Amino acid sequence: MRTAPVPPMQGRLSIDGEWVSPRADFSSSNPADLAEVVGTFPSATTGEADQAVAAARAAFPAWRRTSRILRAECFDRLAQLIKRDTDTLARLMARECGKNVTECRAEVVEGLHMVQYVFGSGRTPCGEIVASEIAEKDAFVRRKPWGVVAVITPWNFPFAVPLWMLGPSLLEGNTCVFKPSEDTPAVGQRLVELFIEAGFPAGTVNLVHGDGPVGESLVRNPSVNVVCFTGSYEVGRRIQEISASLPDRIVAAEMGGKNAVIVCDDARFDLAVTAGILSAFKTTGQRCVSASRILIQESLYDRYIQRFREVVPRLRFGDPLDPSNFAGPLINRAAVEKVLRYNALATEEATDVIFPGGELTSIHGGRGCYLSPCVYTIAYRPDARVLREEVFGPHVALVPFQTDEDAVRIANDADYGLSMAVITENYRRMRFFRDECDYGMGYVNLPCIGAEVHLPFGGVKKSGNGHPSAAGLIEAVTHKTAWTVNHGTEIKMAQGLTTDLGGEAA
Ligand code: UN1
Repeated sequence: MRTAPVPPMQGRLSIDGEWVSPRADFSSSNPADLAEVVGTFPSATTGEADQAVAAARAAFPAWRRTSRILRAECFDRLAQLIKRDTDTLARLMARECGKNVTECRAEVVEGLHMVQYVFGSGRTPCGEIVASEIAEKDAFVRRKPWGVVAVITPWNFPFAVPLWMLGPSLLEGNTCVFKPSEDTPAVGQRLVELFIEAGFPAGTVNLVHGDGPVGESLVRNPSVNVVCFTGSYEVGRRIQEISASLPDRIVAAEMGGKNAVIVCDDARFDLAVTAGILSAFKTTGQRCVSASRILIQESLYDRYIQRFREVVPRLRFGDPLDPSNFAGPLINRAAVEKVLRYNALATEEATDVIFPGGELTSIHGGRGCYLSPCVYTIAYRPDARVLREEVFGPHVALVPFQTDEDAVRIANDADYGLSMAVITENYRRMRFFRDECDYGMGYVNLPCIGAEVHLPFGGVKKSGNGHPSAAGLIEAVTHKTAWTVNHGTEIKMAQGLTTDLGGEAA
């Protein structure tokens, strides 16, 4: 519950282990009550962003030469600090991004899991031994870090998503410049404070604050080898375009979704309803993996709609610090306006609007960004924008389908392909959807949210560019090298290539 007001955090950049530039160029506010300032922050200049990259570059050789196991052990210390601070981190996150404190706690635990995974990975094999045609040759596949990784992250998972990127990058020997979302800089800064307290050497984790132009300064810096980004398609696309002119730039981008839950007529009904509600409305629909389409087989359709009519009004949207609430506000006014525009579009495109969705002005004197859910039924048609465009809020379409082939066609008729869920008791149907749908994370008899860190997290089409994060990020932040050693006293070549130099043998 709410307690005494917390003084605003004084934001700083962290460059080469020093806290600098305590300017108040912008502030972050509590989306539950916009009058509450969570902190004030400097917006990094291009020069400061370049300094942060230079610090990371300078720290790279020593960090790369540090034993992988010693690098991993820094994460053990970080894990202890995250455990120590779980509750304060969760409360700060609830105040800054408006997610319910129970969800924030789960996110801190998700970040902790990434840290523990990275720590454990330090002692696991990190390459391969492969055979050679030549008996005297040993051949290895070894990974090398790229160098400097820019980590540009969203507000909706301000703790776990940065750790999905910072963790594998640092373990593999890269150094980082981290730019948290301008909506959640306080959580980002707190995370960097913990890295420093855990003993990560100066320059290995640098922090810059600010919005798009600051991110662009990092992306334009040729000394950045890898950009890890989660956010909108438009920004991810721009990062890829800028990066295309650099010779060996890697971009790992995760860029939103138009996710679907598919409810088959053999589904366990209550499970299907819970999966639909959690997918659509947990985190107020503001996960990239949130579902804005629930496809329901015709014979269950009316019953499913009826249950939504009963359950949705009971979902309590309110104070993020009250753990009994189901979910909190949207992140900011711009998000409210965007979702309201899609709600209005739904009233034009839908068959029947069940709940129109609207501002909840009775909470916190109307100073927050609260919206009630928008739920509507709509028959699939390819030109309905509400079935194609990402909304990122409590807004869901209930769409009937007849055959499994129809469901796949509808589910795949979106530009995105991030997550999906199928609710069925039939393993053949499950397999059909597994193989035919476009997605990066697929679930059976579960919501389409709730990934765990030891799996890759990414998508296809506009959702991702084939470099998943979390456990999958190792592929983006390292390059594989082939390392071949001859143990013989003379050279023997593969493919039958002769070593005869002509004339007298050397
Ligand atoms: C996001 O969707 O923005 O899979 C991240 C989940 C969480 C992470 C979501 N583990 O729901």
